[in-house]
Amino acid sequence: MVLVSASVWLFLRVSRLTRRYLVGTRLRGPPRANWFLGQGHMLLASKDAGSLFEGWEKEYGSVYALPTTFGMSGIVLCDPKAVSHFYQYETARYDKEEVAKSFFKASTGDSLIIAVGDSHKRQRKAMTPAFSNAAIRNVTGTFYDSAYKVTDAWTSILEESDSSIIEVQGWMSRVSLDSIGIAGFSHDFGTIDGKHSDVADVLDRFTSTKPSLAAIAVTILGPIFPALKHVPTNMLQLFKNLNSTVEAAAKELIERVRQEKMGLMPGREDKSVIGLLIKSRAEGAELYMSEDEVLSQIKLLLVAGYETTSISLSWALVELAQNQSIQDKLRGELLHFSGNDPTYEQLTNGLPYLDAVVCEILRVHSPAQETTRIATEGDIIPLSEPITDAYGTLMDHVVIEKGTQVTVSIEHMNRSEKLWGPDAKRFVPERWLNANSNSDVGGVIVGLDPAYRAREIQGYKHILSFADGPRMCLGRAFALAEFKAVLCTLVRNFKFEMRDEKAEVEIARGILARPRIVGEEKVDLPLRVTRL
Ligand code: HEM
Ligand SMILES: *[C@@H]1O[C@H](CO)[C@@H](O)[C@H](O)[C@H]1NC(C)=O
Ligand SMILES: *[C@@H]1O[C@H](CO)[C@@H](O)[C@H](O)[C@H]1NC(C)=O
Ligand SMILES: *[C@@H]1O[C@H](CO)[C@@H](O)[C@H](O)[C@H]1NC(C)=O
Ligand SMILES: CC(=O)N[C@H]1CO[C@H](CO)[C@@H](O)[C@@H]1O
Repeated sequence: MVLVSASVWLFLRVSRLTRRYLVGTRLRGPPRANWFLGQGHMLLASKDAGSLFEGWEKEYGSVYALPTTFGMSGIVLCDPKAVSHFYQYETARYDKEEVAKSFFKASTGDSLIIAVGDSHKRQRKAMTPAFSNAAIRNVTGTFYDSAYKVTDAWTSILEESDSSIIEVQGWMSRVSLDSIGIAGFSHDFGTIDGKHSDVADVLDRFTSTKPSLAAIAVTILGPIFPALKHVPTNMLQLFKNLNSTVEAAAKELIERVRQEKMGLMPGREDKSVIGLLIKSRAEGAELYMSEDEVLSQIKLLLVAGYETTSISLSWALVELAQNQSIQDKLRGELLHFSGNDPTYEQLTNGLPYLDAVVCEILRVHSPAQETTRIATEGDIIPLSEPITDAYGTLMDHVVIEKGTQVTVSIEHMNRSEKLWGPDAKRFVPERWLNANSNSDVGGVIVGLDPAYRAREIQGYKHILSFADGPRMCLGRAFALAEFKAVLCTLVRNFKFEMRDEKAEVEIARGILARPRIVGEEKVDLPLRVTRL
C-alpha cells in the first residue's frame, strides 16, 4: 500500500517536473500583421471575431498559433477534445491574465472568480449548495414577481393604444438587476419601479464608456508587463466604483441575516442564495468562508450575473421579433399554462420549445466571447483529430510551454459549421428537438442530434456559453430559471416585432457584446410591443 502511494507520488512529482520543462509544439498560424501588436488589434477592431477564428481554423487546422504583442504568440484551440482538456485543467494548469484578474480584484476583492487551486475548490464547494436546484426552486417566484412588474409597467404604457415602441434593453437590465438583488441577496434595487440605483449607474457605464487609450495600452501590453495592472485607467476606475457602490448593499445583507439568526427580525425569513450561504456559515458548516469572502462573493454575483442575463434576454426578444413563426410556436407551447405560471420543474424540464429557444440564444449570442488563459505549467493537450505542425509532421497531441497564452473562442465554437452543420450561423431552435438523439438530459427535452459533431463538446448541453470544467458558470441554474421565467411571462402577454422594416441589429461592444438597433445613439433596442 505504502509502496503504491509512494510510486503514485513519485509519478506525480516527475510528471509535474517534466511539465515544467516541456518544449512547445511549433504550430502553423496566421502571419504577423504587425510586429508590435500581432493580430490582437485585428480581433479588437473586428465586429465578428468568431469569423476570423473560423477562417484561421479552416486554413491552419484546429489548433494554431496566433501572433500577439511584441513578437510573441499564443495558441488557439478549436479541437473539441483539446477544448475539454483545457477547461478541465482550469485553475490547476491555466489561470487568468494579470490584467483580467486586477479588474475582478478591484470590483469584487478576493472572490471565487480569481481564486485558484485549493482556495477555489473550497469556495466553490461552500457556494454550490446555495446554487442547487433546491435553492433556485425557492427563488423562482421572485423571478416571476419581477417579470410581472415589467408586464404591469408595459401595460400602462400601452393603455392608450394597443401597440407602441418600447426600448426593451433598458427594461431587461432592470429586470436582471432587481432579480439578482432579491433572489441573490435579498436586496430590492427597485429599478423596475423607477428607483434610481448607483449600482445600475455604474454597471451601465461599462457599456457606455469607451476604454481610454491608456486602458487599451494596458490590455495589449499587460501580458508582458503585469505591473501595468496598477495603472489607474478609466476601466480600472469603473471597477473600483462598482466595488464601493456594492459594498454598502452587501454589508447591509450580512447584518440583516445576522439579526434574523438572533431572532431580532421575527417574520422575516431570508431565502436568497447568499442568505443561505451566510446561514450555513453561522450553523458551523465545515466549509468556512470569512465575512470578507462572503462580501466578495456578493459583489461577484452582481458582476457575473447582471449583464450576462440582461444581454441574453435582450437577444431573445430580438430573435423572436425577427421570426414571428418561432415566436408563435413558443407562445403556443406556453398557452397550456393559462392562469398559472410554470413551476420550476416545468421551466427546467417540461417546456421543450422554450428550452430550445434558450439554448439557441446562448449558442448564437453567447455573452462571453472567449476564454483566454496563461499556462501556469507546461501541458500536453490531446486532440480528436491529428493536425500538421509547422514542420509538416502529423501530431495527435500538442505540447504547450509554461507561460503560453491559450485562447478558446466561445463565439466561434458555438457557431462553427464543422460542429453545428451548414446552418450553424442561423437561429434555429428546432436543432435542439431531434427525436433521434439518445437523451443525455432526461425528461421531455430530447436533445441534440448525434449527427452534430458539437456533441463532442461538453459544457452546458454542448455549448460553451457557460464555459466548462471547474470554473463552469456557478449561476447557470439561476440564470436559466430567470431567463425562462421572464421570457415566458413576456411572450404570454406581449407580441414583439421589429420597429420597422428597415430596422437592423448590430453589436455594441462594451465588456460584453450587446445588441442595438443600427443608428440608435445609445445601446438601445426599440421594438414594437403589442399587448395580447
Ligand atoms: C446567461 C447568463 C450567464 C452566462 C452566459 C454566464 C457565463 C459564465 C461564464 C462563461 C463563466 C466563466 C467565467 C470565467 O471563467 O472567468 C461564468 C462564471 C461564473 N458565473 Fe456565470 N453566466 C451567466 C449568469 C450568471 C448568474 C445569473 C450568476 C449568479 C447568480 C452567475 C455566477 C457566476 C459565477 C459565481 C461564476 C464564477 C465561477 C468560478 O469562477 O468558479 N452567472 N459565467
Ligand atoms: C426552501 O424554502 C423552504 C421553506 O422556506 C425551506 O424550508 C428550505 O430549507 C429551503 N431550501 C433551500 C435549499 O433553500
Ligand atoms: C471596496 O470598497 C471598500 C469600501 O469602500 C473598501 O474598503 C475596499 O478596500 C474596496 N476593495 C477593493 C478591492 O478595492
Ligand atoms: C423562422 O424560423 C423557422 C424555423 O426555424 C424557419 O424555418 C424560417 O425560415 C424562419 N423565418 C425567417 C423569416 O427567418
Ligand atoms: C455575441 C456574438 O458573437 N454574436 C454573434 C453570434 O453569431 C451571429 C450569427 O453569425 C452573429 O450575428 C452575432 O453577432
